[in-house]
Amino acid sequence: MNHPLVGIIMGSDSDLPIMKEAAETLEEFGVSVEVRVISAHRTPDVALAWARGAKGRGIKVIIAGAGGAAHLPGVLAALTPLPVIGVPVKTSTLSGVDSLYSIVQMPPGVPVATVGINAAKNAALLALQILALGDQEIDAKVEAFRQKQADSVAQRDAKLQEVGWKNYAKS
Ligand code: RP5
Repeated sequence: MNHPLVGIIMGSDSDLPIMKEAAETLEEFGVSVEVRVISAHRTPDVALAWARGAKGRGIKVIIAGAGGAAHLPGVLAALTPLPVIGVPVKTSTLSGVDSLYSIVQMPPGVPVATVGINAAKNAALLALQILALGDQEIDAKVEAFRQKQADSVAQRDAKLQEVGWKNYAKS
């Protein structure tokens, strides 16, 4: 694989079970990732240095996941013009609603594209769609993924029509 195009940053290694889904998805599409644990609160100097250097190193999109007082995506977005996708990580105390609210309400001028709670895979797919705008190979893979997904739904609907919804629900 080539040099990393997507930076996947998480506030703690405890976020990795969720954030690894983003890394796995991107690598399945042949896109290299740089995966780091960097905390906006615990290692703010590292967050600043990483974000300032990301564009120059060839990173095109950042996926940032954090839980609780989840300021990491917003802080990274403040430090770089690269698009930042925020993943609110589910918490045991407030079920990730705290994370979601911390990420989604950015001030005008510094956007973070926020996906659903624990939706790291969707974050990766959105990153791929952004990369696809300037990369025909990735674009073709995204189109193929969408087609496969549509075919899968169509097959299930055909089966449902064939057997009827009551039998389908039992199977
Ligand atoms: C956040 O605090 C991290 O993103 C993580 O979701 C949460 C808890 O971190 P740990 O105490 O597990 O390191 O900064």
